[in-house]
Amino acid sequence: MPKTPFYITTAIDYPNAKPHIGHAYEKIVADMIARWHTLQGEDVFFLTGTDEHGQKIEKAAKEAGKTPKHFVDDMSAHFQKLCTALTLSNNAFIRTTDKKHVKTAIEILKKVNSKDNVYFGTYEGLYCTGCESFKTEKELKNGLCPDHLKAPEHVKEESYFFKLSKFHQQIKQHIEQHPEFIRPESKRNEILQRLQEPLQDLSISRANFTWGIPVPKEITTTASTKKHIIYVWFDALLNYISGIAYPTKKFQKYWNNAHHLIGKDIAWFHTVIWPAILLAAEVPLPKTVYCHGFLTVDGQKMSKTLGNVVDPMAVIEKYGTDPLRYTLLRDVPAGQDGDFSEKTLIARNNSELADALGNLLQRTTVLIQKNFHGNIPVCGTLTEKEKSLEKSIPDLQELNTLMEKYQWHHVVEKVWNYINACNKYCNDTEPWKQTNDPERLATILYTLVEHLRMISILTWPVTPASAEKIACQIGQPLGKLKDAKFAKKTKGTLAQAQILFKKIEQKTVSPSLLAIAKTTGQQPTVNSFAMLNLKVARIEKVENHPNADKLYVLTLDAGERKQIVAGVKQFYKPEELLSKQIVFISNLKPAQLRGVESQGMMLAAEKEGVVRVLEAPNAKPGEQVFVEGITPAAQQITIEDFQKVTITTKDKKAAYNGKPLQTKTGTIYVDIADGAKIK
Ligand code: ME8
Repeated sequence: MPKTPFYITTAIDYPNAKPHIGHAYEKIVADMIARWHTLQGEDVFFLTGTDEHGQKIEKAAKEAGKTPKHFVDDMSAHFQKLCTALTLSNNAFIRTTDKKHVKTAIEILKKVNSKDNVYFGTYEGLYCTGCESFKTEKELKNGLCPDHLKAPEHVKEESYFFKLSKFHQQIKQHIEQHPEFIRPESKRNEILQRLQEPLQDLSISRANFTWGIPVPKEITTTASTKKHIIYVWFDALLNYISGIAYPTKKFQKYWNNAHHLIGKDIAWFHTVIWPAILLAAEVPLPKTVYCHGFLTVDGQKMSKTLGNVVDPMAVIEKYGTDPLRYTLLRDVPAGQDGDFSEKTLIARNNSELADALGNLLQRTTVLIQKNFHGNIPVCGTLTEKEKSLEKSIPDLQELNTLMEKYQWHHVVEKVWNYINACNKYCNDTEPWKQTNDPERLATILYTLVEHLRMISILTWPVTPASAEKIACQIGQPLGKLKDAKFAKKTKGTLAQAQILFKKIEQKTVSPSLLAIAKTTGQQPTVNSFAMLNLKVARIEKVENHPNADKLYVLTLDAGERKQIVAGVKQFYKPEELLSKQIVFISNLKPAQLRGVESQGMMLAAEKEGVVRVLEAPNAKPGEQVFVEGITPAAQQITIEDFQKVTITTKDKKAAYNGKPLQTKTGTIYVDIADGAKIK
């Protein structure tokens, strides 16, 4: 019976900056899934691409001094190169600026409109350009978008609306009746929870910038005073059908079994908005939306400001593709957040790739070359040892079930347990000592080669280049999943031996991988503690400012002598300040304040008219003040830069983003109520 075709997509990435390791992760997972289905003999279509319209792109292009089209042409090329470097098996790479996509987007919007699903009105609300979406007050944390740590813009403008609310119950029912529609279960529950609340209609056009697909004239009303473009998410989601040539036969073939792999941050768009658009356009819904977790780097969220954005191309150049693929697939549990660290990659490469897999191939092929002139020997009588090894071949049905449940990391684990069992068999049977018993030697080496043949099949979705090298070295074609069973009659001649994986010297994270996804050269604007270099200082002398009533001139011991001007006269008497160990910004550009030079700024917290200085009573003068995981900047900053950083207080401690400010000897103390702002 012919198998059902299988369609897998990734999210399409914003090319406002170069790709980061999170983009690579999603593509690697999708590739493993695509290859797994190919191994099952299915006709697979794997789509990935770039999401090229919208305000975020227009802004990035402007900052780069390029037209949006020129900019996305350059940037999309980086994502396409990444696909090649990751050895992805994608069948197409869609760009939302492709003519065919634009045509589909217009066609679908017209269709949605023709069924009375679009109306004209006015939108007023908060817009986060980072997310390219409107936000409710409830979604913000301290007034900021939790994903982009920026305050959204207040927008009021005319807009075309999509009647999202009309599809509320239908979508809820679909999710309830199709447990496989949203995976993992935790995401499904979260979305169902959100669907308990009323659904607002969706603004699907923008008129305050121009980089996008124009709203077709069939829809525009005379009430509109402006030219509108289609909202970037409405446009972008349609890539999943334009990428398989909606509404042609190709579309009919793949869409029936469509699976979207996306990150957890964009689940709402894919599980509520996207189905509503499809229902409105009378297109069936995809089978599954699988939401994977986020990658952090050495335990920290990636951000341009922190300078810890890992460039996957740099990792590949340094260590190769398969070690990166293996580490991410093995190390990050499906559906959960995970961490990328160079240290882990090196450790896994050395033990599980070079020592386990590489060595198994090396030992087997060297012994066959030496004892059988490179020809696969004929298998003799199988003993208990061979039969026991056969039992360690992973159960294919079990692996298929795990893949269907999107538990790819367990599949990787099971395959590598099998590789370890093969190595153990090799150690136990000691073929190098069997030269006096040619039949036994032949049987052991045959067994090893036969298992390597199966290993080449089972590792192909994970480490495809190495899998193909293994098949080639043992002179076998790469089989399908059904061929992953022990056969007694495999024949062939080995090819020239090649090293599969090189061992890597253990090092700490190298800055070369932390290539900030720099496209525009602009300075970071995100609220960040990383800009500051804070130090502890002891107040040695307190004097009145000669030209200002409200200011003191403080002499500090900060490991070196410093002088600063401080506006705390109305809150502290000189003797209250003297000998205090305070915190000051040591990388602030010196400034003349009323004719006196200030070489930094003392930090104090303010709430409802009360001002208290930050104190580090147990630290040594000159000690660094830091927040765990953030490296303090070395370059000078201005007072405006400092004003972008939000430090608050909780339980009499100063904190940034919920993490305490500290020195290596203790936390920073401040005698004020919770929620005070540090100034
Ligand atoms: O959201 N770890 O684009 P994008 C893992 N254009 N995955 C991550 C990640 C991280 N640290 N950061 C981002 C968009 N991702 C839209 C999608 S689809 C019609 C439009 C994932 O470039 C993210 O969750 O911000 C998303 O699935 C993909 O990378 C692209 O993110």
